[in-house]
Amino acid sequence: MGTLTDITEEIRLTGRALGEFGRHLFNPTVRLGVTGLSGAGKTVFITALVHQLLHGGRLPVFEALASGRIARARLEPQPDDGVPRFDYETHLRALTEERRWPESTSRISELRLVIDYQSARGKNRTLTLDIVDYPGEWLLDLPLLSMSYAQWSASTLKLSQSGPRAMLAAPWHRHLATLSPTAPEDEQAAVQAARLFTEYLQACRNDRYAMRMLPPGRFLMPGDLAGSPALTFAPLELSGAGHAPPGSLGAMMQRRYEAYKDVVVRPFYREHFARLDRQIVLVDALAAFNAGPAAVKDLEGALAAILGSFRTGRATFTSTLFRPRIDRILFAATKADHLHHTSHDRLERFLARMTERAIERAKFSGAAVDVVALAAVRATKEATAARGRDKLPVITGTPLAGEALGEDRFDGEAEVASFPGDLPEDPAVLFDGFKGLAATRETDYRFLRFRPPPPEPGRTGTPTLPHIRLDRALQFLLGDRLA
Ligand SMILES: Nc1nc2c(ncn2[C@@H]2O[C@H](COP(=O)(O)OP(=O)(O)OP(=O)(O)O)[C@@H](O)[C@H]2O)c(=O)[nH]1
Ligand SMILES: [Mg+2]
Repeated sequence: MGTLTDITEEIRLTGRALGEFGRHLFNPTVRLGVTGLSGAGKTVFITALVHQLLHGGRLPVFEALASGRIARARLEPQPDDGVPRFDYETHLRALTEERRWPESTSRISELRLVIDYQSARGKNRTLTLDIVDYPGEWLLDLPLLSMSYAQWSASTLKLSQSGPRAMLAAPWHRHLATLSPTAPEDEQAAVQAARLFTEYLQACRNDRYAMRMLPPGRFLMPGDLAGSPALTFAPLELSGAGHAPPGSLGAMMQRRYEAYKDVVVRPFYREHFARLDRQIVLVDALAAFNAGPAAVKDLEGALAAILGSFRTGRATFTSTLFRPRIDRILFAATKADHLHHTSHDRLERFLARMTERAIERAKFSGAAVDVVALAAVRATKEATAARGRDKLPVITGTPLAGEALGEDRFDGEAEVASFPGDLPEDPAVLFDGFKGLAATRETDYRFLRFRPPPPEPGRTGTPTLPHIRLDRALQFLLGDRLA
């Protein structure tokens, strides 16, 4: 912080906060950030949350609804005219009618839900909930805002030399060795470097390695900007090269890196992130358990980098006025339906351990924090299977077509019982000391992907989606605003 753009940025944010504060006095609004890396479960979570609220699903821990104080919830036109609407209807149809998961998200979208309720004192009130969905890759761009090109190059290179990444980065590293930052700028060299660097990022993302720390996000999800100069750069070996002179390859890369931040990252931060008042941070730990300890450490690093860019603190009159802040954060381990319930506490402890520092910081600034293991949509059931004389807790569900376990390949129709592995009592074991796909075929955990469940008939005739602890999440995120 401190440069002229940052100061102008602060003033701009403050100005808007003032305007929104005035409107919110008369029309209480919660802007909920559903945050998470790609594949964490944001789109599914939003769809399930909206569905449960619109149709009054089974949510015993969500007090306002369980006690009958919510009269009704309805969708209304969203506040931002320039942002596409979250396609709730299509996502819901995919889940309930076709029993398939929504597609991975490629652009930002927004939805507004208005809740008519009776306050605990019996007054009729409304609460407006604005929710934004976006591609998870973009999240990794936020830490770039506080990094120069030289810092980003150095840290990206260092990371690419460790663990399974070193092997995946080899073709890019070979090309990099032929480049000199002080050589004259060269478009073809930049194009080639950006292409090889992007291929390295894509290889890291493969299920087998499940790496998550992969900025810049648009390299993996370019949208309209594919091929533009702002996306045609890559790290360079700068150590000892001194300052890159004007007209050099180094200067060109640096300029484009800064353009990326201006064109892509700052607008996303300003238009979306800086306006949130509550956050749920979704984390898919199971993909990392499948891949191995290197993926767990990588996920931890990615989360630490992202959570560093949150502004937290209790919302007071002045803080809302001068700086929007997040006053509640829920860390949620998603897809808990892949584990037997006896492991849910352990999954929560693991996530708490993983986000330890962010939790400390948020609490210190006065924000309320909680950790939960949930499934927005519960795709499995629990059962016990006999193995010899032992009874083994298993989960049953329909694996997605193409999923495989050992020699078995699933067709997307057959239901199976599987034992994915119990999580250990001590979360430390999950950071080191277990076997994953990246290193061996004999892995300690194997979480299959299941199809969404067949819908259950609901009270009102609308089918309901089973879930795990979605009500606890709602109570924490909205309970006090519906009191
Ligand atoms: N069993 C189960 N699987 C889930 C659940 N939520 C998400 N998934 C799985 O996780 C995948 C990704 O979920 P999404 O909601 O699309 O993830 P996202 O965070 O929106 O990902 P991006 O759009 O790529 O950023 C889905 O296709 C499902 O396979 C859940 O509650 N239970
Ligand atoms: Mg999505």
